[in-house]
Amino acid sequence: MPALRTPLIAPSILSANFAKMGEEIEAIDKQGADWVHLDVMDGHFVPNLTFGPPFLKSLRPYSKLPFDVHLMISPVDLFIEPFVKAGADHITFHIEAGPHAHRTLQTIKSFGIKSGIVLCPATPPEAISQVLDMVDIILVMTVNPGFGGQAFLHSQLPKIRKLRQMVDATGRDIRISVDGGITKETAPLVVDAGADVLIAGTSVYGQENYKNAMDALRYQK
Ligand code: S6P
Ligand code: MG
Repeated sequence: MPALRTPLIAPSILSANFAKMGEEIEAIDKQGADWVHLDVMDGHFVPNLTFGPPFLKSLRPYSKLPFDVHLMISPVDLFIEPFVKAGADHITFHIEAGPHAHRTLQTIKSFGIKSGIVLCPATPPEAISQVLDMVDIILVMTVNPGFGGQAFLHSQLPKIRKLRQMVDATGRDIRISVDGGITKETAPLVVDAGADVLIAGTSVYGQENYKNAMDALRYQK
C-alpha cells in the first residue's frame, strides 16, 4: 500500500483557552502547527457565537503562521475587508451562506489573499464546480458547523474523494481541508480520501501535549 501524503495541521482555536489565547497560539506555532484555524460564528448561520475582527487583530502579533479564517456567517461580503485588515491570510466561507459565491470569491481575491469555499455535510461536491477556478482552498465539513467536539461523519468520505478528482482534473494547486471530528483514527481516512489539510480543535487543544497531538495527526500509520 502506498504511503499516505503528509497533511498540514491547522489547530482550531475554538478548543483553546480563550482567556490565554495569545499564549495558546504561540504554543502551537512553536510546536509545529502549519496554519492557525479561526472559527467565526454569527449566531444566525450557525447556532453559536464566537468573535470578530478586533479579536483576530489582537492575536496577530503572536504568530506569523497563516491565519485561516473560517467564516460561518451570513451575509459574508460586508465582513471580508475587516477580516483582511485584521490579519486574515485565508478566508473561507460557506457556499450555503448566500446566492453570490462568485462575487464573494471575487471580493476575497481582490485583497490578494487565499480564497476558500466550505461545504456543509448536506451539500454535494458539484455545488462548487462552477467556481473551482477561483478557489485556493476547499474546506469539507465532517460535522455540522457550530460546535467543537462532535463526532466525525463518515458519510463525507466519498465527497472528499470526488473533490480530490475534481481538483486533480483542474491541474491547479488547490488545498482540500477537512474540519470536524478529526482524530488520530479519522485522520488517515480523510488523507486516504484526498485531504491535505487537517483542522483539529479537540484533538490538539484538548490534549496535554500539543506537539505530540499534532504529530499523531500528521504522521499517518
Ligand atoms: C464545527 C466547528 C469547526 C471547528 C471546530 C472543530 O462546528 O465549527 O469549524 O473548526 O473547532 O472542532 P473539533 O473538536 O471537531 O476538532
Ligand atoms: Mg472551522
